[in-house]
Amino acid sequence: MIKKILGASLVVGLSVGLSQAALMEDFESYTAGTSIHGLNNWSAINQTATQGTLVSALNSPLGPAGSRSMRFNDADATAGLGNGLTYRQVNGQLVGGIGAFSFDFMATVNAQTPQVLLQLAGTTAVQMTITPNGGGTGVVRYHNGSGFQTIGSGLSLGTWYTFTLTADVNTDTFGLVVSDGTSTVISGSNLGFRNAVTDLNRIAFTSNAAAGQTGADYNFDNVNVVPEPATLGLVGLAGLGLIAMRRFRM
Ligand SMILES: [Ca+2]
Repeated sequence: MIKKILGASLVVGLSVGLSQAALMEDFESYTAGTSIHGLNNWSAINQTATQGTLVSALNSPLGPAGSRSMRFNDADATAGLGNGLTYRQVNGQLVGGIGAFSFDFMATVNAQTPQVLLQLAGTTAVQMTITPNGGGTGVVRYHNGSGFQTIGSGLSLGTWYTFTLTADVNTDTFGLVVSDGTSTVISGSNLGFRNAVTDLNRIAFTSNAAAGQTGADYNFDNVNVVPEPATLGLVGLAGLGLIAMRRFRM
């Protein structure tokens, strides 16, 4: 009985959340070769002739059928010229409470340090790097506030992976599962945020470029966010209250 009640509560909460603030971006609505800066809450920084984030005519095989993804390409050696594409939730939370954030990722070169950030305004909560140079192939790390820690390794260039993060702003920790579409290849739990936050409202795909570094080149697709609905706590409490009442009567 307890399981049934909690299960029903989760289903109700999830459906409400999806209608409120979910992000589902498969890049299929854009034109290949173009920037999506300024469209649908996406912003690109420092696009030049040799670096940028442009819609690619390459689709992730791990998601829905299509013919588009986003290509991140940094071949500009100008010192201090960061490259990145961010998504900012203008109104309300992106992943409040315990929410799931997922995306497909495929790197074609092992250069610079591609990274994915979850932030509140400019404060970085989750800082995760993928396929860094000099650290072996396909290493995934995160910054826990003290320094970078390795979560796992062994990702291959040219292979698509689905990254799923569950971020909890109550404990300032996240979990990670990386799948190749068939099986889990890297996973971690209770991974600390770099900085404590009360909410999350921004996703960023960037490269961590030192002066003169170039070469980061990766694609990402199917950027999805399922937020923790505000109603889930209330529904959950109602369910627990019902359980308590039943127990009291027994
Ligand atoms: Ca796509």
